[in-house]
Amino acid sequence: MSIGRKKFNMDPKKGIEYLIDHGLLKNTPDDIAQFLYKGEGLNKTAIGDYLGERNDFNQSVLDAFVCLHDFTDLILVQALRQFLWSFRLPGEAQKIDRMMEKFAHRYCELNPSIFQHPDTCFVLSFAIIMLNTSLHNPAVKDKQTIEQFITMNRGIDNGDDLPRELLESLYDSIKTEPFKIPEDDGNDLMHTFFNPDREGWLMKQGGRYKSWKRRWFILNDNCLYYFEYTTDKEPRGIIPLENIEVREVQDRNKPNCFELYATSTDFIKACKTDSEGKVVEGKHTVYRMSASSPDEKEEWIKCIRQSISHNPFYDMLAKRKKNIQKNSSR
Ligand code: 4IP
Repeated sequence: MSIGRKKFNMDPKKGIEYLIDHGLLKNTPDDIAQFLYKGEGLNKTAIGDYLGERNDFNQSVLDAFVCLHDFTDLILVQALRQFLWSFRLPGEAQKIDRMMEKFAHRYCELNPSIFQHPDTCFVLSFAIIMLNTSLHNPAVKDKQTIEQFITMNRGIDNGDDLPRELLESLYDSIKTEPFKIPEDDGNDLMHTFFNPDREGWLMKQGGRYKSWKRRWFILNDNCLYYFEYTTDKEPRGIIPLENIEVREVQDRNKPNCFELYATSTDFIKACKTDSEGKVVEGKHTVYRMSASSPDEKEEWIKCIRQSISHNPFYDMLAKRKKNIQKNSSR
């Protein structure tokens, strides 16, 4: 058994095969699910990897595994705590989507009177995970308030609002006790969503007037924001990273330059505050920046490229929200 567990932790599929071959486990989804649910001596990342596998057999194990969880009469946060502690969610959006969908169905099956549709439970679960990061991740400066949490979840129950008391109790639960996530090595779901991808000082060249200004840049949520001071609440400019690319450039006056350029239009879609504080459209055909070292330049280019490429988590949530809208208009 102990050899099987070790093998499982190194390679889940081989570990399971070993245990079956030695008569220590039956080759049925129920038996394997029990073994994973007990989890004795098993690495939670390996459990997550096994449950996330796309083939039919592993999917049946996932079904059986989710059914071993009893969420009866638990408020959603409690159920999520239990579920997210039993294995480590894999990093791939599609797998997370599938696992959270099963979770939402199971929760709604055992607590049929709370939500009108499992998609509500799915979307609210993510709102809770986001709230957890907002309240407990020291990198997040503006902590979500209860009112913001309530506003964020308006209309998610088939077009209706969820009861205020329910949202308040979820908020309080997360505020008093953060989620425990197995083996948090800084690469989990929460960081994928919330940590700014990158921030730091860069010199930026003006659009029409080519003067250089030192600005504090934050790359997050597929947008590049720049501020005059690190403590400013309002950015001077916002550049959505849509239909643009980034490239390295040589500039006669500044070292370590790179620039954002539009791929389908002449001007880059962006907004800025003008000298009178009014929000106006940006006038840049390119945004040229200068970093303080070649390494910094490389890092910025790399992170911006990653941001430009699609973030699949947003699609996943968008799909659920669309379902909710569709259901509510029926
Ligand atoms: C300004 O130059 C600043 O560089 C602005 O940067 C820039 O706006 C202006 O571009 C440019 O004319 P002066 O201060 O020398 O007038 P910031 O807003 O960071 O202060 P951007 O669009 O880069 O924010 P144009 O395109 O408005 O001229």
